[in-house]
Amino acid sequence: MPLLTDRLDPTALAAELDEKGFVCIENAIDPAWIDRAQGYVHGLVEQKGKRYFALNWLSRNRGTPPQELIGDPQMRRLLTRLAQIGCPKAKLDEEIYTGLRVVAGRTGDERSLLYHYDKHVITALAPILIPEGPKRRAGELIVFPNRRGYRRFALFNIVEKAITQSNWYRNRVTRKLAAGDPPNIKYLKPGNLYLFWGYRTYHANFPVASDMVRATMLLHYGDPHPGSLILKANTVRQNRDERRIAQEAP
Ligand SMILES: O=C(O)CCC(=O)C(=O)O
Ligand SMILES: [Fe+2]
Repeated sequence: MPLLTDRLDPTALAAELDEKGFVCIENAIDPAWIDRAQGYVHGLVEQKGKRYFALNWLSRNRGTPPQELIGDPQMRRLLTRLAQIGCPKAKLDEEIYTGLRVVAGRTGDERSLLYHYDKHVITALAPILIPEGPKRRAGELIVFPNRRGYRRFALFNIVEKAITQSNWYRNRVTRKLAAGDPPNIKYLKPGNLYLFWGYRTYHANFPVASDMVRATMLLHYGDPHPGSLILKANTVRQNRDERRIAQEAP
């Protein structure tokens, strides 16, 4: 099992998430899994070239490292409890929504500093390959935790996202980011598992210098707006775009 700790207490973690907004569980993941996942990513980069791509619905690829992590019963228990505590009315689907996000080469620049709120209650992030620097060119995660609550109406959520995910708003946030090492810049380490309330946390990544590869596994769970057809259509469109990018010739 890739998750090493059986002492994770969802109630305590949820309280920490409410209070601090970002939680790191150190050495939560088996080093052997990290090795396998790194090999898996290198294989994909060889096939697809050094560029940006994201693969979704990884739980369907049996026997792969991403599927192992998603299939870990402890992981499901943890995400289920956190999603229930974070937003009791959220819908818990059969399948955990996942993404393997690889940023490499020049095309990664267009995918950086795209601040957003996730669609799901809880986001768990397992770093696989993290470049060591240079600072602000190594894909570091930037988080502004717990900036909003659950919106009762999906439409409000859509309008809010249209504003906060506009170029104008995003550029303003980037310009206002403090110099040096402010606490909202996170330096991630493979082996650790990171948690944040995805729906409530405004977040993005710095670009990745073009000769490096950065890879993260993202797990998202608990849908606060299960009835919204507009949001559903949007997800379908985004997944289609990601699939097209992932399938492009290297
Ligand atoms: O790769 C990361 O550090 C975060 C990516 C992210 O925010 C997402 O895929 O929703
Ligand atoms: Fe995200």
